[in-house]
Amino acid sequence: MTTASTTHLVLIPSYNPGPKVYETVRAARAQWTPVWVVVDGSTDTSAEGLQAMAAQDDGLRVLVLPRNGGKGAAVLHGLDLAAAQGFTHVLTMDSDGQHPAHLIPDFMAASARQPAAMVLGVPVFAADAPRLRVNGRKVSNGWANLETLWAGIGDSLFGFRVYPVEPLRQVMHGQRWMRRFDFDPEAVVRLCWRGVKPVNLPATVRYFRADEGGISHFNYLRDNLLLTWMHTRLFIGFVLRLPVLLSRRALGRS
Ligand SMILES: Nc1nc2c(ncn2[C@@H]2O[C@H](COP(=O)(O)OP(=O)(O)O)[C@@H](O)[C@H]2O)c(=O)[nH]1
Ligand SMILES: [Mg+2]
Repeated sequence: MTTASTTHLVLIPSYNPGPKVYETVRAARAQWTPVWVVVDGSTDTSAEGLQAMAAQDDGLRVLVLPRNGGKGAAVLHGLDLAAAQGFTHVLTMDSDGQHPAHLIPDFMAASARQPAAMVLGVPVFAADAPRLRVNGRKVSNGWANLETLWAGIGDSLFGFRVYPVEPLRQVMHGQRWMRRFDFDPEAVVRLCWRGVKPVNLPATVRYFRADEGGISHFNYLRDNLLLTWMHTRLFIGFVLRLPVLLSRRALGRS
């Protein structure tokens, strides 16, 4: 049994995740206390299933949102409650079993060593990962690195990360975007702009076939359009901040 952290929390946003969600939550609970799941207007039976698990487990809390608001909106809901309860850091992970729960203690320890930083998972893909997704990542990573003048973002999209709560809340409450799949990349870029340094750690990622319970809500057309618009607004923000970013970089070198 793990001792309960009062500063670091595991936060799992979840939308119609399929049966993998139960083993995912169990795997997270085996590594950490507390774990919170935000059920984001799911229409499968996972809200009831997870609430039944939480009824037997003090270290698990299930927050249920009535309507689907998107991954970023669900994370923000959890962040606000976490802040109200005095948590300073959250580790976000996916609800569908793709992320390595066994690495939670290592990521939390890295965050405890450098509390002002964000700890980013850098995906280590197996050979069966879809080429289209692996290559799409390179495009998003190229943009994110340009937008931050190569501040050290190892991966812009991977959602297995530890964030400092306050700067992330400020970034998200400051604007209406970042509520869906545009959450992960925009969070790292905007946090970099605020001076939150990335710490990169490798993390294995798994892709399950449909017959193994693999489910993705990523829609190539809809979400690539969303990500294109996201990098457009980040690029505009980058151009406006260029003098600040360049002078910060010059100061860092001298
Ligand atoms: N709260 C919430 N979480 C979502 C939503 N869509 C995706 N997620 C979360 O984001 C993770 C990644 O989404 P997924 O559909 O698996 O995309 P992929 O892994 O990139 O193919 C999921 O495992 C969920 O935890 C959503 O609409 N609401
Ligand atoms: Mg997934």
